[in-house]
Amino acid sequence: MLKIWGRTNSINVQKVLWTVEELNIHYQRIDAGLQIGVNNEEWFANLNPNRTIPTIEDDGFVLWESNVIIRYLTERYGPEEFYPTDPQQKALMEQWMDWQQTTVMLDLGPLFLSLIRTPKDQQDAELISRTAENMEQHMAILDGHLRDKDYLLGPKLTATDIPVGAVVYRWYALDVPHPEFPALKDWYKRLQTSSAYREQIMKPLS
Ligand SMILES: N[C@@H](CCC(=O)N[C@@H](CS)C(=O)NCC(=O)O)C(=O)O
Repeated sequence: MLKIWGRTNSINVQKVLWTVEELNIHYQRIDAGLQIGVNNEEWFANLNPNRTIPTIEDDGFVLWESNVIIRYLTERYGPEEFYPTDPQQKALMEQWMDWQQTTVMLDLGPLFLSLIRTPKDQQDAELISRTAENMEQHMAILDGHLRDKDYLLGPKLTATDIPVGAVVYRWYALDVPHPEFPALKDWYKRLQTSSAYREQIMKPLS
């Protein structure tokens, strides 16, 4: 059975849990990370030398990097329409997934850590306002893209929506200004029709 190591308050783990729940894949989750430990044990480094979560093992096959895990699981177990095979559609999926990790998280990561995991008297106001402003620009890009679409690649939910949908929940849940982005909000409401999204992503931030 598929094993997933990771704590449920990690956005990168949540994305993988949304995927497996959305696709009805049987799995076992093993709690790991931060104060829980496990990823600091010696044997874990054999699975993932970065000692990060999520890490998965699927019939002896070990994989880390959350967005790659999502692509692997959807390609292996998902219905065809969930993982595009057309080269251009596939490239667009990868574009949005890489954008989530390499652009949006550069701002959302520090903003989340500052507001949720840093005592108020130690918070850096300049960092918070700079990353919150950058997040507005990222969300504006999404809003523009979604104006003529129900989901990121078109009429249906695909693997593409998972990493990006996870950051959008965090942004709405953080106590920062949220300018009106009608298309983004409609898509966010559409995502909430998935019970897997509500249960795995829309958790209190901690
Ligand atoms: N790019 C990696 C990042 C993995 C990562 O940094 N995970 C964090 C949690 S979100 C982690 O392992 N933190 C250490 C810990 O929880 O002990 C991915 O997307 O999987």
